[in-house]
Amino acid sequence: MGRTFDFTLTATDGRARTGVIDTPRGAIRTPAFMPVGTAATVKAMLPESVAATGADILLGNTYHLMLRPTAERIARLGGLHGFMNWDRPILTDSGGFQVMSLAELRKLTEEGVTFRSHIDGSRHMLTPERSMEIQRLLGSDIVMCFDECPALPADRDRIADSMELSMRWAARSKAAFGDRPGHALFGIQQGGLEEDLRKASAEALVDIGFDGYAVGGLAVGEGQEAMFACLDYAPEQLPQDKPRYLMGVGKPDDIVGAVKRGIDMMDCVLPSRSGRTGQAWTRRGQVNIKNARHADDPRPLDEACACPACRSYSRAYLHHVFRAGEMISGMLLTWHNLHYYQDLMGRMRDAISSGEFNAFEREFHAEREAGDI
Ligand code: PRF
Ligand code: ZN
Repeated sequence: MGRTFDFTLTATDGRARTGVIDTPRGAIRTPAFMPVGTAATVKAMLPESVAATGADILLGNTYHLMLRPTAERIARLGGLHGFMNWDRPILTDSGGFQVMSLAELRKLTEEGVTFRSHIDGSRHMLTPERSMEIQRLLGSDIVMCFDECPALPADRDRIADSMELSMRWAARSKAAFGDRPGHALFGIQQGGLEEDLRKASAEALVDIGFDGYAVGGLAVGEGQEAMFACLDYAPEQLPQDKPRYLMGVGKPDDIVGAVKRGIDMMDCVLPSRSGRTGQAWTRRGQVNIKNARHADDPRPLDEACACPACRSYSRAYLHHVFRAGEMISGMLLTWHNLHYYQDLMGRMRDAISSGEFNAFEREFHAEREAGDI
């Protein structure tokens, strides 16, 4: 196993980029979509099936795993990769964002955040140092800085204070992470929708020095137009020669717009979560398999899709098993959605390599506008 972690850009087209992140656990082709494996599983999928959809890397969560089964237990059992039977790279989020959205009785101080577990009410504290320790115990390949992400809209003073706190936490995260060859630490840019605060955040992070840089604090209620307006400048404020990761995004059109603006990595629960609620994503947009119009339809979800759900099952069957609450429903739709997302990433990588991203984007929107047949 090699010990290096590095990023090579192989082509650009406008601001869109394609390349590869080399890690000791294998290569990550970019732009990359990371399926979410919050609780040491991508829900409803075997790890080998996730790999078969084309995923090079998964996302795991500090917050959930520290509460159950605990990072110490996973470390005793040999680390997250062996525990969940996924030997490719894993990126872990640092916990602060999930504490703010899930935990109870949160208290934020300079030191970190104390909270009660949403599972059993037990008391915990997360600090930059503890988050780095947990992500080390898990054996994460790409570790995220501990940050704070304010909900939008928020006033400028609140966003500035929060960004500055996140930058002090980024320095503490880097010191606590130490020197770990083959493992990467990513900084997280904050600053809301304020261009100058985003710039100050980028400069603070570059001064500290990271292996990659995330754009945090977006997709928190501002809407696509405002997010794209921010992505018109935010990625360019970050180093050209390091991966740029947009956290928690998004719908297929969000992803295409983010890649167009210079983003290399993304994660989102959408393909897996919506698979379990009967929503499918196809080239022709969103399909709701619960809808009665599918009940007698012998055709596959998507004629053009090579996934097991589309190769071997009809819309009528998918509709039936969803209505009947059968487990195979979530399994098949999640597989299809993850396959669709990975196929989309592959088409974007190819389009960037051949300098045809604009044509790709036009076709992407035209197919969606044609609608489901
Ligand atoms: N910070 C962290 N995780 C995140 C975010 C963030 O800002 C977001 C925002 N979309 C999603 N996940 N640490
Ligand atoms: Zn399919």
